[in-house]
Amino acid sequence: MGKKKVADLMVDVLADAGVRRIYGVSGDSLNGITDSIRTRDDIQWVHLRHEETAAFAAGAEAHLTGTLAVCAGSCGPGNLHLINGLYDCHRSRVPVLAIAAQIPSGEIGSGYFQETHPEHLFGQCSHYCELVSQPQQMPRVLEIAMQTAISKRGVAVVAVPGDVALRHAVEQAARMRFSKPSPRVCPSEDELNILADLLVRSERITILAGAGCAGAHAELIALASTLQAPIVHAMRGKEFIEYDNPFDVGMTGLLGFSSGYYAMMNCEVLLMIGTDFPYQQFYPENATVVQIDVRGEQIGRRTKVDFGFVGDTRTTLRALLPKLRQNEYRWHLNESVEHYRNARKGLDELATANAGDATIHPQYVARVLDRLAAADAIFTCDVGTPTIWAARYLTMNGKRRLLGSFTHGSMANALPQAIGAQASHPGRQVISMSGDGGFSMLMGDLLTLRQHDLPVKLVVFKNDSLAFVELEMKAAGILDFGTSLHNPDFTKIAEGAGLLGLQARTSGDVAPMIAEALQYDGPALVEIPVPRNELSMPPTITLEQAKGFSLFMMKAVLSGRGDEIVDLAKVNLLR
Ligand SMILES: Cc1cc2nc3c(=O)[nH]c(=O)nc-3n(C[C@H](O)[C@H](O)[C@H](O)COP(=O)(O)OP(=O)(O)OC[C@H]3O[C@@H](n4cnc5c(N)ncnc54)[C@H](O)[C@@H]3O)c2cc1C
Ligand SMILES: Cc1ncc(C[n+]2csc(CCOP(=O)(O)OP(=O)(O)O)c2C)c(N)n1
Ligand SMILES: [Mg+2]
Repeated sequence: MGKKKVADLMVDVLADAGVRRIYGVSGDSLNGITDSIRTRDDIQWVHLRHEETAAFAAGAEAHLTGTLAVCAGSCGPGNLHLINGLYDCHRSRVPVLAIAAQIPSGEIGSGYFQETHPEHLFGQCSHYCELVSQPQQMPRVLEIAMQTAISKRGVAVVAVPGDVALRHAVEQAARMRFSKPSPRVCPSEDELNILADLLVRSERITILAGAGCAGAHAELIALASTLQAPIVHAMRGKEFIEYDNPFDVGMTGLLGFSSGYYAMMNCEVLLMIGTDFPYQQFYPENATVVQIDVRGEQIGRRTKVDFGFVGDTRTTLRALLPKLRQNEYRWHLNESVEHYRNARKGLDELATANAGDATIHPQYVARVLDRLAAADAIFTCDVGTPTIWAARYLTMNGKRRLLGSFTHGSMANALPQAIGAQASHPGRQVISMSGDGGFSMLMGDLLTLRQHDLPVKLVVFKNDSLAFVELEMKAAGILDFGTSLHNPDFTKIAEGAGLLGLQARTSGDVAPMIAEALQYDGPALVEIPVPRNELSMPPTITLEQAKGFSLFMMKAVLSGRGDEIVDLAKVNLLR
């Protein structure tokens, strides 16, 4: 056996740390890495059609496992394509390492073919981003990158010129062992007493809980019970909070439930736990706001905070609970839960269908998916209206998972995330709720499903438009423009790519076709035509939005688009 190369050492270090696959697209400058992977079976090269897919896929794996996932791109355009997916990973705080191959080291700074500067490009979407220019730097730089991604949770980038990767390594093995950090962070005794004091004195308390409550379900429920507090969740917290939760009053925000909005606006104390819910206008103005977050820098970002505490949810709630007394005031909770029941009923009524209906409502599709999917299914949903249907109609149960591009808000996330989910969880059912716009944006990676035998199930909500943007245009009082999609028959594309392709024509087709796709032993795509104007109204319409809405109607009439109003009315108002 010849001497170990820098690339071999890098792959050794990754494999030793438990990395089992690298998502990417190969290229000359990555030859050292891919050639090293070729010769071993403990780490797989997941060859994709677009590097952006690679970054999203790695992010999905990292989100689901909580451990480091890796993607790679060749020099210049290759790694540049990673960037949008890496932004998503970084903003979602999932540990991802990106290997960005660089042009030959001797050419850097000359404006050489494909030259970019990854250490500048990725600076904004990473905690660590360094260029390796000497074999002596390995494995130290790689290990610092990995350690940073894991402990700070986010992206780290190592840029390696192809020639450096092919040089002989100086060190021969990993220097470090990586463990998943799980430090307990708790506010001080004095702080806990201040918090307990405030909560014991208050009657109408609402909890706004987010993804930072993962792993603290029992403590959160115990807290809500003691405080008789309704729990509103932010979107990224849905998968961890909504299930087995008698205090659940839904989500708030533009896509939320009126009950979530109501519970937040009618409280005396808002207790934010592990959430970075971004929309200022949905926070109450007069409540006392308490925020608990493991990252001090998160406190007070979204609304004024009267009391901020740095602590992890589980440790903090465990320390806090013995200091509390049972709140005897139950009206706030009862009212909020009642409101939720009504809101839920209203939304459920939109999710029904008659078998022969030619109009298939997306709410119904999501409800059917929810009913037929496995108890431990992994769902991904595209940014756009699929996010709405997922938020409102998927039921979480502690085993199911839900991924989206919730913080970065990038289109085309669902298929790539489904690829990462399926590659890292071969036995699980993985379902992508794709928009026709989002799906077609990174559609090349449909081919990956057959190439890697990933039995992902794609449900394409075909509304022939960028419907979410149209909705925003309407709310802003402008006419929609640039939002139409001339779509192909996606089932034919799917069949051409070796998938099972099914196309629903009536509501009656939806359940059997989804069932068939879910049972099919391989990747499948179900195309479902849904109305373009299916509205998703915010829980309260602000004056601005109300004005915008009527303005849209007027403009539409003035421009002779009365048919659009009729369409809108038919779909929404008369249901
Ligand atoms: C089209 C679209 C529409 C959307 N509409 C809505 C909407 O209507 N409503 C909505 O809620 N969201 C909506 N979102 C999502 C929204 O943008 C945010 O991503 C989401 O609200 C944030 O959820 P979160 O607070 O649970 O998670 P994050 O933003 O990830 O915040 C988690 C917080 O928990 C902290 N944390 C992590 N671990 C711990 C721990 N162990 N202990 C304590 N703290 C911890 C983190 O530091 C962070 O501050 C939408 C997204 C899209 C794409
Ligand atoms: C990469 C990217 N480009 C543009 C946008 C703006 N945008 C948000 S949602 C959306 C429409 C999504 O369309 P589609 O996937 O068809 O879903 P729909 O809302 O129609 O169901 C667009 C263009 C974005 N979020 N991300
Ligand atoms: Mg669409």
